[in-house]
Amino acid sequence: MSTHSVESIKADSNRLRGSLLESLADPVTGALREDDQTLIKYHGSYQQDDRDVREERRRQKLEPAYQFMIRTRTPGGVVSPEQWLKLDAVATRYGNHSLRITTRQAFQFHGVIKRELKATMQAINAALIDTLAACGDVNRNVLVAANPLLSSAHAALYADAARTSEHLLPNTRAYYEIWLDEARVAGSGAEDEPIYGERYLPRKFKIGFALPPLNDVDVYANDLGFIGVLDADGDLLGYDVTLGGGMGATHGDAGTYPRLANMAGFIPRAALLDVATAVVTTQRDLGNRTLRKRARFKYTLDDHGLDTVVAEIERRAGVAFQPRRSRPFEHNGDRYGWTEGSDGRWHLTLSLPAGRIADLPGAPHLTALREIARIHAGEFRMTGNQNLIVAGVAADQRARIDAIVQQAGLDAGNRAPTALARAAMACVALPTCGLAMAEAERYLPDFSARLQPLLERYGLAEAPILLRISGCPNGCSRPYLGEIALVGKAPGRYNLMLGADHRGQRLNTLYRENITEPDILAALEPLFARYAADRIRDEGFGDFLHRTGVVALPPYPTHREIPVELHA
Ligand code: SRM
Ligand code: SF4
Repeated sequence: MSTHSVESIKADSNRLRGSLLESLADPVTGALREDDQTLIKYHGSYQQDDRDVREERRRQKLEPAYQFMIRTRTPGGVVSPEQWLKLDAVATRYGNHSLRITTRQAFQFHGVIKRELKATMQAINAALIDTLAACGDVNRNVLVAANPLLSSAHAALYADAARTSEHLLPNTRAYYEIWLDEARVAGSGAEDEPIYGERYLPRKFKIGFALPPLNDVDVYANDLGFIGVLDADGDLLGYDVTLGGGMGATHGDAGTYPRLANMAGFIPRAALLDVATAVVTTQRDLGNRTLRKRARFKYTLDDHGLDTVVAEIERRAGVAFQPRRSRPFEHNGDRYGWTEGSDGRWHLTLSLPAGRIADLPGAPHLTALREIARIHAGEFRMTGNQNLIVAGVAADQRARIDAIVQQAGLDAGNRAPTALARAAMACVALPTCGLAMAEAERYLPDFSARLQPLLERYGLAEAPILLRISGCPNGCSRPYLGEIALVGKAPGRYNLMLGADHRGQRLNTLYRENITEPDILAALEPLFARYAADRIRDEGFGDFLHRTGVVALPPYPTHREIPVELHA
């Protein structure tokens, strides 16, 4: 859809109401009216169709199998056991019997049909979780380090992220009127929208909160990042602010590219909301509203210049960025298994392939997590790597949880035969994603299995190589931060990208274009052989490929690498 039409749909939407009520009430089709398909995103849902049956239905002259994806707004991915049980019931009653943990710590429900959409939204809200602004040209779900070790700092970070998320919600009551039957307020449509204005942002906007030494949220991939800085007592003092990260690109369009964020500098904790507001409103006013492909904040920085944008943010926030203070990042992965938090409570991190939780033969994961939720007194935390933490477990509860986990094979991901398989991520792609060019989530297990013998052959089964697969260049699994990444081009064909690091601080680069699995394996095997023979101590695969000149930094115009010393 052109920028112009999206911009006018937003402006004419009567604060995101459009004709959604009429669209939902139309019994003739399973689809929404065209403009409403854009507007429903701001309510946290996408109209999709089941692409596995698209051709067959076309042959039968049936309309596509329309269905809806719904995404929660769950800042930091924290839900209580009671909420878990309710969301599980939603997935089972209205969705495709699966819960999908996303790369931004949300749940996605897939396969909801139009006539059950409202009941589904109501059931989600009954769990005290909403879906407002989970999609659309607004601030999306806020990522937060799931760091299970530093309990009090995590709690502070989480609290800040949750209030940032609330603060940046659209002000409209449309969501509550349409889905929750709230009475329409007099004069609605003229509601004040002080942060967004009537056209909202030029494009989606994403915020991440990281806590060194872990960069499990890939903070430099976010439009706006807050890197926690602790004082000598471990209390949260403030944040180093990063600006202008983003992954999305379009094949063959050099004007689009992934970009890591710039470091703006330190702010005290008290300035958080002022700075967040200033960044969002600066993007609202300076962002590109004529070319949607160039509308993300990363392009605003490149088009207007970092200094201009930073000065504008400082002016609006009434804050001057100070020299950066954060500690270095060591890793952007999760720590699997049990870890003890600083408060003596225990956290079990489960590696869940591509974040999908379902009941499969011999692997009743949905049922097992329901059983855990019934006895668990802590919380669940989704990680930004599509994994799950059963968090805040008392020492004497561990055995009960372990028993359920082992019985259902919920730890199969943790026991995967290669470190690569344990840490890999894949976006949803087919059959639900309308933009997918190739498989991702459904291909991940097969591809990991194909790599296993190669890795074992060279003694690399435990080498923590970071693999990410995306079904198209939009980059939903943050593939440009993978040491190995497959980016979909066409069915069964991928661009092979190589050379990111383990800290989320270096983008990878194109190594082979548009190749099939045999060629991918053939390209990787000699690199594994060289890596096994010539790596220096703990050298990562991506670092090795750079040191030995196999790959160089990608040819994007800006911000391809954040120097490791930046936080030192
Ligand atoms: Fe994404 C669009 C799935 C994280 C960049 N993304 C989509 C849509 C909604 C397809 C569409 O527009 O029709 C996908 C729905 C698939 C489905 O069937 O469920 C989709 N994105 C996802 C999720 C579920 C991937 C996953 O496997 O976990 C993630 C949901 C996150 C959430 O809970 O909010 C998801 N998407 C990301 C990320 C990663 C991140 O934010 O850390 C990125 C790259 C970072 C970024 O935004 O720069 C990302 N998604 C995109 C883009 C490219 C945006 C751009 O700047 O060009 C699109 C397409 C678009 O916006 O036009 C997109
Ligand atoms: Fe869909 Fe592409 Fe995102 Fe994968 S990367 S979920 S294929 S938009």
